[in-house]
Amino acid sequence: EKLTSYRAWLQYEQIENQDYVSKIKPFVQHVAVDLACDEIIDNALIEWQTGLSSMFQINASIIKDGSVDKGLVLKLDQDYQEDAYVLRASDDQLILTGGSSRAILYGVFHILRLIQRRALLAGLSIKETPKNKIRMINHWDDMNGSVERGYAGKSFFFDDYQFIKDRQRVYDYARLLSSVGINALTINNVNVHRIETELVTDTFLSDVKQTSDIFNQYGITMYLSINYAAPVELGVLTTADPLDEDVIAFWGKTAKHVYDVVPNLGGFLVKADSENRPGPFTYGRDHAQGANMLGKAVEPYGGKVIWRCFVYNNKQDWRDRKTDRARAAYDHFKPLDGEFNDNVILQIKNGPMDFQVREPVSPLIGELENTNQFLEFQIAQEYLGQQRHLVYLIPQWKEVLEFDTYAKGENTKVKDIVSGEVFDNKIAGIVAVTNVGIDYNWTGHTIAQLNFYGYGRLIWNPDLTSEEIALEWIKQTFGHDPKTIETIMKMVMPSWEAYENYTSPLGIGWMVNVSHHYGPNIDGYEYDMWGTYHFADRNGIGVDRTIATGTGYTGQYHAENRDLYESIETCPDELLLFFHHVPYTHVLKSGKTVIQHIYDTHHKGVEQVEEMIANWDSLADKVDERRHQDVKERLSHQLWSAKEWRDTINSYFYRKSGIADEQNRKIY
Ligand code: GCW
Repeated sequence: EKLTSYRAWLQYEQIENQDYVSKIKPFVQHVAVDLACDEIIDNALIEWQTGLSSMFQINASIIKDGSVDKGLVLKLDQDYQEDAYVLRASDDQLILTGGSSRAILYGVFHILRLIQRRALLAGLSIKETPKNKIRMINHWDDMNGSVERGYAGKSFFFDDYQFIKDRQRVYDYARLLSSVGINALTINNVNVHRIETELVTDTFLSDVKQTSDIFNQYGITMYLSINYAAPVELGVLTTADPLDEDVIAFWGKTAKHVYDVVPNLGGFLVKADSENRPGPFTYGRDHAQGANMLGKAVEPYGGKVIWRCFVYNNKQDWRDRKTDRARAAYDHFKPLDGEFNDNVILQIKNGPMDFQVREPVSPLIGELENTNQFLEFQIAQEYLGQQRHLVYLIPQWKEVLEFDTYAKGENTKVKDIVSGEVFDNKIAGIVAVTNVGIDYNWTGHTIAQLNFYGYGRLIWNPDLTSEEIALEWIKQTFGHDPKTIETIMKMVMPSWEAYENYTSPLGIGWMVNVSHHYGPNIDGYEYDMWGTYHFADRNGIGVDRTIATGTGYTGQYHAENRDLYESIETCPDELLLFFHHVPYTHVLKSGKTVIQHIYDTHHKGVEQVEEMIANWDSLADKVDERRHQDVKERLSHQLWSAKEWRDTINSYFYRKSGIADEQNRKIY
């Protein structure tokens, strides 16, 4: 018997409402399979039967090579896009037509989702086409079993430098992924250490194959993160120069062998010349040369190379006020636009720094007109409370996706660029760093499941609202009691804002403890080499990134955004300190001074956590004890931590500025 929390949003609770049951039953008694079965269809049918037997206590009969006049009919239509499907229902027959087996699987999950949400099926007419063709997850799992920036226990792929042989959890994970439309993933960390370098060798290839097979059965393509310096690391060559004949031959041979054993592998993900990882810079080559060499190696097998743009100088001298880390991705990659192989994709983080609570959108997005690109989000809450704090991330991602880059005039939104529509890219999509681990509830914080669920739903359809996504998840995960739904909505909807309120203010970011990134440490990254500064002194705070007097970063945006950010008058409050250095007495658009804003938001943020707790307490008899207790413990820790943030930040800025809080609240 699996724990409630382990089942996440695939609860399939028994339906008590008999009226609803009688309305749905005609559609679910039989399934007619009017297409050729394969592993994916078999899994769709298993899922269907699992869901129905649990929700309706019925054993849906499967009719192959036959028809039904009542029930579900599965059909293929080659004219549909690969992942697209249509659901059409009369009074007692439901026809699911998909562009591929995978689309059928998605359609089955869709119907189960509708039933879990107690929707009616009669008269249904839905066409779904995912906005993004590639919908990917990245794991930062290491083979020693640890997960870099993992907050939900250890890896369920690896332990003790081996693959975990019991792969039940991998199956269960594949179900969760495909239920929200994810169709690609990497299983190992982008920081590829010694042992993981061997994933492309016979030491591990049969395990790679077995794992990849599991994902394939759920329509998911698996990729590997590789070590750019593999030829050196494995002791085969003394160089990894992308133009060296032996290096080219090494990768050609390696790719051939990998694809012999794992023909369905998606390709390689590469973090090169980034945070001390090796890359083409070592050999005086650029990133197009590095990426294309690998691209050509996997090309004969239909493979892809995903190349990360998280390249910056992490040995910066803090005294050097000219270098600006925010500029790095654009400065490195914009000049290479058009030089990449067709099967190479550049993977760009959503912001120019690193997954902070608030950042502008990366100016590189929209600037690559002739290059495939992926947008990268982080579901793991590295800088957002590490899954001990409740933070609903969809509102943040929606702001990114809705951002108008003006790349091709007004209304060139990020969502249309990364989907490949604006520049007509053959390969396009979104990827995110996952937040799951071996914890019994997958995500450490049970409510962090919502970010995992929501990520899949959002990148399938970026036009879903944050509210819609949260409601879907709550109903499937916690049931249909109106008070429970309303209360959890009240907790999650303002949670990103609450976190922003009690942590670093006005877009400045960082101010966390060095290396583990949890809890307040205002000067932690100030006199360091990471390019992460706030420049607070007794008069003011912020980074001048203007063209006029600063690092010139604003010049990387198209004119409309450049001008918006360049001027203190028009720069949005929430990003003010990202773009400008201002006195504490500077008056924001809200009418408050910067210093008073800092005091007020930090008190408000703590109050918002107190409200979350009161809300959750009111659900003590509505949610099962384990989940209730678990979330309760995390919330009380969150409150402690929020107070720590509030008092540290407020005291720091009072001590720096000497300006008192108008409301005279306690300062230490
Ligand atoms: O945010 C930083 C993390 C590193 C991570 C890196 C990256 C995998 O602190 O842990 O390394 O980003 O995205 O490569």
